[in-house]
Order: sequence, then C-alpha cells, then structure tokens
Amino acid sequence: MSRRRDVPGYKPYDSPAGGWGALRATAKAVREQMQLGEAPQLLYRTNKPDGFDCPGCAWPDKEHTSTFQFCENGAKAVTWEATRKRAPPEFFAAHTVSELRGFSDYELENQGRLTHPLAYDAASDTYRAVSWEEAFARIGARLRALPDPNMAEFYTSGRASNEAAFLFQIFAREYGTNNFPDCSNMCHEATSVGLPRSIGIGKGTVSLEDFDHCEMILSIGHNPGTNHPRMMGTLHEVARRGAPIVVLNPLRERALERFTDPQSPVEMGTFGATEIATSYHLLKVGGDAAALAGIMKALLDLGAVDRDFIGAHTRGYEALAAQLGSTPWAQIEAGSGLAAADLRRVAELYAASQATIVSYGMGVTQHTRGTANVQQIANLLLLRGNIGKPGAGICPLRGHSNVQGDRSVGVTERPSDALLAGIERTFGFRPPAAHGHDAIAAIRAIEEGRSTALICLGGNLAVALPDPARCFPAMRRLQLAVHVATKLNRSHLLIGREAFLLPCLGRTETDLQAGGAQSVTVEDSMSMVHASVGKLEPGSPHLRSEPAIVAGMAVATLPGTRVPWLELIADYDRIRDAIESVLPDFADYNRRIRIPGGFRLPLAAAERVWQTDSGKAEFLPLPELNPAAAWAGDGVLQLTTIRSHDQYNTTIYSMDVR
Ligand SMILES: Nc1nc2c(c(=O)[nH]1)N[C@H]1C(S)=C(S)[C@@H](COP(=O)(O)OP(=O)(O)OC[C@H]3O[C@@H](n4cnc5c(=O)[nH]c(N)nc54)[C@H](O)[C@@H]3O)O[C@H]1N2
Ligand SMILES: Nc1nc2c(c(=O)[nH]1)N[C@H]1C(S)=C(S)[C@@H](COP(=O)(O)OP(=O)(O)OC[C@H]3O[C@@H](n4cnc5c(=O)[nH]c(N)nc54)[C@H](O)[C@@H]3O)O[C@H]1N2
Ligand SMILES: [Mo]
Repeated sequence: MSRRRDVPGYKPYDSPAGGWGALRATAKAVREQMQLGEAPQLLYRTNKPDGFDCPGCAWPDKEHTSTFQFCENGAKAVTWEATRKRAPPEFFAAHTVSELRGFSDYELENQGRLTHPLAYDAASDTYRAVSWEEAFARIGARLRALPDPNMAEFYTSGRASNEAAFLFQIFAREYGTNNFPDCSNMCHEATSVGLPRSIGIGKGTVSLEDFDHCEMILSIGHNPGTNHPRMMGTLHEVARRGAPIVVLNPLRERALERFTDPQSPVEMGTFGATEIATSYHLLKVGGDAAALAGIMKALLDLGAVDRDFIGAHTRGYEALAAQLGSTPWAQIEAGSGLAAADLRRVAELYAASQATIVSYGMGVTQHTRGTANVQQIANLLLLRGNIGKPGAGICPLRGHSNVQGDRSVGVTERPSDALLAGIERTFGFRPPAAHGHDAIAAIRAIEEGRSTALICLGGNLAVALPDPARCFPAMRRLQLAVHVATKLNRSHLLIGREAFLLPCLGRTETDLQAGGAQSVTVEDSMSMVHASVGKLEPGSPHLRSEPAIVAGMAVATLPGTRVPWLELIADYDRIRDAIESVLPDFADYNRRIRIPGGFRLPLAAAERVWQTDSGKAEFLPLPELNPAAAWAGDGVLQLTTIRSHDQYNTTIYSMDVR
C-alpha cells in the first residue's frame, strides 16, 4: 500500500463501495448529460412494471414491481442514453471520418445521440444524411449482389429486444445464412457451451427467491459492486441474515468486502457499511479449476457428498472421484495459489450448508479454459445435489440486459432442428441448416476476404473483440458495413467501401408504430421475460425502432419474402405471436407479459430434468490444473481484466474513475 501511495496522481479510495461515492458519481453523470429536472422522473421509471427495463445489466428485479432501486450503473446507462447531446449531420459535415478516428472512444460517444440515417461518402470522406428509403435500397442492392449469402455476417449486441433480435435472425436466415456473431461470444460463451453438457441447459438455474433461502454463497470471479450493483442489495440481505459468503477472486474488490446500501437510510446516515464476504480467498489468476478441485477433494474426504442425488440424477461420479483422489494437494496448491487448509475450510462450510448458490462471472469465463471452469462449478454443485432445489443452484451473472433473450429467440450460429422446423412451420421458407460463424469465425472470414458484408444490430464489434491490430484492418476490408446504433463509436469509422449508420430508438423512448405505442420484451439472468415500455420523446424525429429498421432492410433485400414484415412491425404483439409459433416455450406470450413481473421460461435443470444426451446430469473430468505453468514461470507478470464504474464495455462514461 505504501508503495502505491507514492505513484503521482494515485489517490487511494478508502470508502466502502456503494454509498455516497456512488451517489456523487451518479449526480455528475446526470449533470453532464441531462437537464436536471428530467432525471428523477426518468430514473423513477426504470424497472417499474409500466416503465422500461434498465439497460444497465441483466440482474432481475423483485417482481419488477419494487420502488425505484437506486443503481449507479443503471443511472449512468439511462442518463447516457437520454442525454441532451446530439450528433446531427452538421457535426459529420464538419469532421471527416479520418479526423474522427483521431477522437478518443470517450469523445466519440460523448457527441451524443445520432439523429439521421447517414451514408458514407468516399469523395468527401464524410458521413452524410440520406433518406431511410435510399439507405435501405442501397443496402438491399449490395446484399442481393453478393455471390453467396454466407459472405454476410449478422452481429447482435445484447441490448436488442426479443422482438428486434427475432426479426433480425429471421431476416438473416431467409436471406440464407446462419452467420451470427454475438457479443455473447466474448462474454458468457463458456456458460452457453459448457453448461448444456453438464446439466442440459446453458443458463443459470436460480431465481431471485432462492437467495432468500440459500445457506451459503460462493462468489467466483465477478464484481457486483461495479457491474451488477442491484445484486448488492441481495448480497447485503444474505450477509445480514448470517449466511456465509465465500469469495474466490485474485483482487480485493471493495464491494465484496464492505458495502453501504444507498437504499438504507441508516447506513447512509451513519456512514456505516455491511461486511459482505465472510472469507475472501485471493487465488491465482486462472487458478479456478484447481481451487474447485481442492474444494471437491476435501469434500470427498469429509464424506459429505449427496449419494442419493448422485445415484438418481448423475453420471460420471466415479471417474471424477478417482481423478480427485489421484490429484496431489501440491498440484492443487500450485495451480490455485491457495493453501490446502483454506480450501478445506471452504469445503467444511460447503458441507454444512443444505442449500448453496455459486455465482460467477468473467473471472471464470474469459479464459482459454473457461468452458472447463464452468463445468467444474457444475461438478461442485452436483456433488451435494445443489441444482434444482430451493435456495440452491448456479448463477452466471449475465452482462448486457438482454443477451440471454437474444439467444432464446434464435440468435445462434448453430440452430437446433426444433428452431429450424419452427421457422419453416411459421413462415413457410426453409432456413439454412449449415452452421455459421460466431464472432471469431466472422472476423477471420472478414480478415481473409471470405465475408464482405457486416450488419450490426448495435454494439461496437471491432473494439469489443480482442486484438485491434488485426480486427481494425479487417473491418476496413468490408464492402458493406451497416450499423444500427444510438451513438457514434469506432467500429462505425473503420470503413471499407460502403457504410451506413442507422440511428435507432433507445429503450427509454416511446416507440410509436402504425398500431400505436409498442412495448418490447427482454429476458433477465434468471430467465424472467417481461415487457419494457419507453416513455421519453425520441431523441430525434428521424429515429426508427430496431424492429422497423430490420424490417426495412429485409423488405429491400428480399423481394420474394414470405414474411409479412410491415404487418409484424405495425403491432409487436404480432411479432410475439410469431415467436410463440416458432418457439413453444413462449406459449401465451402476449397474455403473460401483461402480468406485472412477466413470466419465467421453462428451465428443465431447475426441475431436475436433464436435457443431456444421457438424460442425466454429467460429472465432467478435471482439466489441466495449472495451465499458466507452461508459460508463466517465475518472473512472468500475469495480467487480467476488470471493469470499472465509469465504463460499460466499450462505452466510456468519463475519464475519472473513483
Ligand atoms: N460498470 C460496468 N458494468 C458492467 C459492464 C461494464 O463494462 N462496466 N459490463 C457488463 C457486462 S457485458 C458483463 S459480461 C458484466 C461482467 O461482470 P463481471 O463478471 O463482474 O466482470 P469483470 O469486472 O470483468 O469481473 C472480473 C472479476 O473477476 C476477477 N478475476 C480476474 N481474473 C480472475 C480469475 O482468473 N479467477 C477469478 N476467480 N477471478 C478473476 C476480477 O478481479 C474481477 O473482480 O458486467 C456488466 N456490467
Ligand atoms: N474493451 C473492452 N472490450 C470488451 C469488454 C469490455 O469491457 N471492454 N467487454 C466484453 C463483453 S463481456 C461484452 S458482452 C462485449 C460487448 O460488446 P458490444 O455489445 O459490441 O459492445 P458495447 O460496448 O456494449 O456497445 C456499445 C455501443 O452500442 C450502441 N448502443 C447502445 N445502446 C443501443 C441500443 O439501444 N440499440 C442499438 N442498436 N445500439 C445501441 C452504441 O452505439 C454504443 O456505442 O464486449 C466485450 N469486449
Ligand atoms: Mo458481457
């Protein structure tokens, strides 16, 4: 600590997480982006039954009916979208694209909301206003001219609503491809790929109510104080009723140590805070599989596995037990950086708990062995039957507010037979079955000139992907780039030949279509689907909704389309009827989203129905326990990544983070 205090400009932050620091930071965001008078009303509508879903994160709300839950992250996301600032055509006329590439990421988005559809003009090196009709016609002509539909990539960022994402994948599939790079590929892919092999679904199994009944939480590699602040209210309650919260994280995250709940008048008034973690283990970066192996090995030594559950519901226990038995503690200690005695203590707590939740995030998934890490978490839970019982389960913390929903409504490069059959049954065209590209395959194909068109439903793909030295030049090889966006970012400026910027409504804004004001729907981390209704006047009269923009592109691209695009977007109930027809899990969709709080999608594993090949939950083998040993020997500095309060993925809210 003393050494760090010597760094010029370094100011230690000694306060608890949350509390007054969070309130001050929020007030600053509001002051810089909005008229002060609008803010309280707008923030009040966040996550209310008749309001809009907070675009800040995917943590659920109690029934979506609570009074306003203060959250720094959500307040910033909302004020950043509802900003007064605008980037009109005059701004683009005054700055060439080459000049804009010299702006920082912060400066680009801080220009404010896009106001008009824009097309890149090569002669002047500027973006210029065009009519929607011209933009759609030119995009359609380019897509129709491609020799193979698999030369186009359709990217989804996880803010898109179910309605927008559903239409987007129907558009791409009727056009003829399964190329669906997705922000989820950079995020919880390890969950989506790893968990189905373990427990038959690629989603979390817990509900918010389970946190009221759990007897222990093991928190691995996530930082809710910054990234899912509304989860802190839940952790705060669990801590106050005395259930142990054990943390595995290489970094001391302040909010996991002590937190002042901004909802608590007492804590705020007395500058008090609640201790969150009962024990905090600073494991090695990449040491999770080893740490989990240690806890499981100790649990076996204690004889504390649930034999009945294992016998009735699982496969592969003997093989895992044998592997754990023959793994020496020295190897576990070297791989995890933790002492055997500490891991044994965690195992004792775990053995004493009748209902345990494991929550985890990017510290687990964003690794070369992320999939195996997730599977070891499932192994640990299965050993004590902690899936499919009250107060227990697996809890991946999703990031983008509808990243899970986008997958549920068909954004996947590997469609199931059921999805394809549902599309054909509903719309009468045969969608392609061949697997398409994820984000990495897509950027490789673009880099190698095998794909020449990219349509982005939101996001900032080039910056979100790792390795700008390859991704930025790759983007500049595109013949066609289309970005549906609210704000300017760097991906929009990496132009190959033709580029279009199509400005869309945000979630906070009224979405008026032929059939009146529309709602959209989203799915949170706990598989709850509910409606979101924007109330603000749109940022510009030229904005269109994401579903309307997708429909506009589809009509211009597919002259013989079988999909009644304009009918669907006139009334989003019709889109939801189509979703229900393709995906039976959404039965009675329109009625159920009109119930406050919405409804929960079926989650087979939570009912102890295992949709694996064997029909059982599978214990999967341990991976290599010290993957870094090969390259990170003595004297090698190992780096990892975290997020901060004043940043949301590639969006930078300010250059000063407390
Ligand atoms: N303010 C803010 N909020 C966000 C976002 C944002 O960018 N900013 N992004 C949103 C999105 S899309 C997502 S996916 C979520 C992500 O939310 P989190 O999953 O919480 O994301 P990170 O901050 O990347 O979490 C990394 C945590 O893991 C720890 N860690 C690093 N390496 C390891 C390791 O090897 N093992 C273990 N056990 N821990 C490790 C870090 O110290 C850090 O505490 O947040 C969402 N919310
Ligand atoms: N440098 C960096 N890279 C990252 C991460 C990071 O934290 N930092 N996080 C990783 C993770 S976990 C994820 S999930 C991915 C996320 O990857 P992306 O989803 O591609 O990236 P974001 O930064 O969330 O996208 C921000 C852009 O989305 C647009 N946008 C905002 N709201 C809307 C909307 O309502 N509609 C539409 N159409 N556009 C909108 C704005 O133009 C904004 O510039 O990035 C990954 N890569
Ligand atoms: Mo994410």
